[in-house]
Amino acid sequence: KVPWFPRQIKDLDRCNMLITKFDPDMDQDHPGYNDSEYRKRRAAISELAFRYKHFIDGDALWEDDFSVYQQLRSIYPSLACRQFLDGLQQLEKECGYGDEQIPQLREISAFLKEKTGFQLRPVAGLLSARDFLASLAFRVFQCTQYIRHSSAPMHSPEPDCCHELLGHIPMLADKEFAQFSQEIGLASLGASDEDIEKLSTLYWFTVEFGLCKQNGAVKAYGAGLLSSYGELVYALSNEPEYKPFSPEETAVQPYQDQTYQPVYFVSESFEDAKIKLRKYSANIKRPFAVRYDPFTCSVEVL
Ligand code: H2B
Ligand code: FE
Repeated sequence: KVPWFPRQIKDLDRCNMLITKFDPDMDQDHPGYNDSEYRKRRAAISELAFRYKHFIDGDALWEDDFSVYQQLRSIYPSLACRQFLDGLQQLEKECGYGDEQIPQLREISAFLKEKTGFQLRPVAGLLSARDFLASLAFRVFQCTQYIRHSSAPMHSPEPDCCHELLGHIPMLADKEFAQFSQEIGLASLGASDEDIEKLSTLYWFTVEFGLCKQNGAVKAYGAGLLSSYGELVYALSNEPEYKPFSPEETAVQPYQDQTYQPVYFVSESFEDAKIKLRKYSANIKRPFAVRYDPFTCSVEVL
């Protein structure tokens, strides 16, 4: 039996299954676990994300200052890939990125829509892999709005707005990367749990922690790296192990969500990762094919 999957962009209102593993209410190791003020504010922001419906524009809430920005910004030119640097520069020029304010989700969503057709919708926390990947099929990026706990400004166990805005958004402004992201999403629709697990692992080692060669040097394009000063420096030092990116192998590599990755996958080029992943996705067995219709924002099942 084929698992339920969204057919229309408004069906994403039903893709809201949260994983509570790193939730500040559930995880005793979360830096905000003992901070009732923080948890109260998180609950209020979550409420907004849950109430969000596709046709109603959500209210974005950014209250905190963006202290992490300057530090990360200073190491990007030498460690981040070209597509990321291009995207970030445009966001600084057109979208108010900088160390003085956190831009509104609404503005960033409008910016992305113009660049690559991606749009954002607010989400209350870590989503199930299936729901998260399904959204990508519609060029919708599920984006958290809360900020990490102030006791740990350089690390967050769960995605937060620093991770989304600094790690993901600049890459999503790149046309090819946007296409790549949507293709992972389309491959996930109605896939078996086993294939979701593999796609999720591929997503992890590419979109989150991917490295690529550029002009003879290794650069980062993964959002998990680009939003973490410590891991970005570590990943591009000579400490971790590098393996060449190969979807069949990468899809079954165990990964680490508590600390730095012991191994990173390096693509020959950004282009190469895209082609290989596309080939891999095309081989996933499903009793039907899907095609995205951008005019109606819906998935045709063939
Ligand atoms: N949920 C949210 N809110 N943000 C993410 O970046 C995210 C997620 N990533 N759920 C997913 C899981 C990823 O780790 C893969 C697809 O499992
Ligand atoms: Fe992420």
